[in-house]
Amino acid sequence: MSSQTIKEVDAVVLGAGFAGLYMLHQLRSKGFSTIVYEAGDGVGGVWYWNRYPGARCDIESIYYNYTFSKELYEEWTWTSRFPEQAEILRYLNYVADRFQLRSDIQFNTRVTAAHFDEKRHKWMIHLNDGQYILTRYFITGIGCLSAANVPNIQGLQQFNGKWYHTGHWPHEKVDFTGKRVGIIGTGSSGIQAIPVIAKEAEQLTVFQRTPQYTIPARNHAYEEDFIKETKKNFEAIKRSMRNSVSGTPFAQNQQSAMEEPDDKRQAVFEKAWAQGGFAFSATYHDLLTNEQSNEKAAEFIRSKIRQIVKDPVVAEKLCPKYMYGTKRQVLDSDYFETYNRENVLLVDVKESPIQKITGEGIQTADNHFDLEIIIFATGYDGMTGPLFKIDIRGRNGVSLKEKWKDGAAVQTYLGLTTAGFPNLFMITGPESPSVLVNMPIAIEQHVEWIAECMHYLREHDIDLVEPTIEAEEAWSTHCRDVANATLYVKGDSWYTGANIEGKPRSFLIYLGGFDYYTKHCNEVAQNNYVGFKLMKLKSIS
Ligand code: NA7
Repeated sequence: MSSQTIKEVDAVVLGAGFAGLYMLHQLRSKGFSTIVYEAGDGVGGVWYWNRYPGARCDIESIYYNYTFSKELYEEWTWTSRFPEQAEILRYLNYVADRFQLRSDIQFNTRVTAAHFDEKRHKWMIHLNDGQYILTRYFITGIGCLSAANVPNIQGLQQFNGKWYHTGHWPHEKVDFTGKRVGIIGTGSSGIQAIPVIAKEAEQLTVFQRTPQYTIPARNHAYEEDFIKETKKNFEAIKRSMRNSVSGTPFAQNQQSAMEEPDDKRQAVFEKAWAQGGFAFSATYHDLLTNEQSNEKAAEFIRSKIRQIVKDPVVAEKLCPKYMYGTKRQVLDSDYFETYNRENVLLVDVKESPIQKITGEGIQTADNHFDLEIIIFATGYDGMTGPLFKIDIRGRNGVSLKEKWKDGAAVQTYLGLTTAGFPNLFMITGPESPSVLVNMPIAIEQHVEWIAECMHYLREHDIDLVEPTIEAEEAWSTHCRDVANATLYVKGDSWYTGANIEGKPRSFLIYLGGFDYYTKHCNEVAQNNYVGFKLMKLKSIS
C-alpha cells in the first residue's frame, strides 16, 4: 500500500458543502495543507444533490448562510425568504470562487475507506480510483442526510418507466408534462415536490405512509430596504444567532401552551400560522415536552387541514395522529391545497400497503396504479448513515460501524470525536446539535472549534488527540438524558432511526441548546481540551 501513496497532507476533508468549504478556508488560513474530496462534480453538498422540483430551504435565507465574513454577507443578496435550491447552490459556488477554494477540492472522487495506521500515527485514505493519501487529520463534512434511502420494494428493476430519488435528482430537467407520476413519501422533500409536480403532470398519485404536520412557508420576495437594514445589522444578527438556542435569532415564548385560555392560545397559533415559517414551533416552550400542549398544537394544525381540503375523507387521511414535531416540522407552499386538484390522488399505504412495483406501475393491496415515473421521496439513513457508507477504521482495525454496532453503542465526545479514532473530527456528527439547529451556524461553530484545536495541538507539539472513554460516556449519557426529557424520542422518524428497517433506535441529536453547547465546547478548549488524551509521538514510541 505504501508504495502507492501519492500524497501526504495535514488534513483530508470529506465533502464540499457548507461544512467542507468553510473547513478548507479555516485550515488554509491557519497554514494546514488540506485537500477536500467531493463525490459530485461541483460544490454544494446537500444543495448539489437535492435538485428535485420545489426544493428549497426552510430556514430564512438571511440566517441560512455563513457569518464568518462580513464582506461576504454584504456582497451576497438573497432574493426571497426561502430561496430555491438553485439560488443556494449559486451562493455556495460564489463562496468557493470568492475564497478561491476550488484548487484544493478534488471533485468526482469518493473516499471509500479511511484507516488509522498505528505505525505511522496517520490516516490512510482510500479513494475510489485506487489511490491512497496519507493525512494527520481526517475530517468528515458529509452532512447528516446524504445516505439516500430507496426502500426495498419488490419489482423496482422491472419498472418500464423512469424512477428517481429526490436526493439524487438528475441535473437536466425531468419533464412531467402529460405523464402519470407516482410519488412515495410525504416528508419535507415530498411535500415540497408534490405541489410543483401536480401543476405539470397529467396525474399525480401520492403514496402516503404517514401524514405530516406542515405549516405554510409564506415565501415572498425580499424588499430592497429590508435587505439593506439586514446587512446593516449583520453584527447583531450574527451575535444573536451564535448565542441562541437554535442558531436563529428568534426567542422562544417561555410560556406553557396550557397556561393560556383557549381563545388566547388559538390567537397565538393563528398569528404564527399567518406569519409562516418556524414561528409556529416557537409559540410555546413546552410543545415538545408536554403531551397536552403538544396535542393543542396538533389539533390546531388538523383543524387547518380540515378547512383547506374540500373532500372530508381526503382531509382525514391527511391529518397526522402522532405527536406534533416528533417528526421534522415541515414547511410548505400550497401543499394541502394541492389535494383539491382533480389530477391529484392520495393513497394511504398504511390502509392499503404497496405490495410490489410492476412493469407498469405500483401494485397496492387494493389497486394497481399505472405510472410512467416513480419518485422516491423516501428520505435518508440519517446521522450515522453517511459515516457508515465509508469503511472508517480506528485503532486495532476496529470500524466505526463495529464500535457503534447498535444504536445504544453510538458514543461520541461533543458529537465531534469518538474514542479509538484519534485525529478524526466529525462536523455536525451524531450527538451534536446538528439538524435541530440552523445548520450553517452549527457548522461554523464546529469548524472554528476544530481549526482552533488543530492550531493548539501544533503549537504544543502534540500529534494525536483522542477523547477518553470516560469523557465520551459522560457526553453520551448527558445527550440521552436531555433527549429523554422530551417527546422527540417517542416519534418514529429519521431522528430516531425508525425510518430504516432494522436500524437500532436511538436519538443522536444534542438537544441542550446551541448556546449551551457552544459554551461547553469553549470551556473544554479553554481547559486544555479536558476529556481528551493529548499525545506526543516522542513519548509514545
Ligand atoms: P423524510 O422526512 O424521512 O420523509 C420520508 C418520507 O418517505 C416519509 O413520509 C416516510 O414515511 C416515507 N417513506 C419512507 N419509506 C417508505 C416506504 N417504504 N413506503 C412508503 N413511504 C415511505 O425525508 P425527506 O427527504 O422528506 O426529508 C429529509 C430531511 O431533509 C428533512 O427532515 C429536512 O431536514 C430536510 P414515514 O414517515 O417513515 O412513515
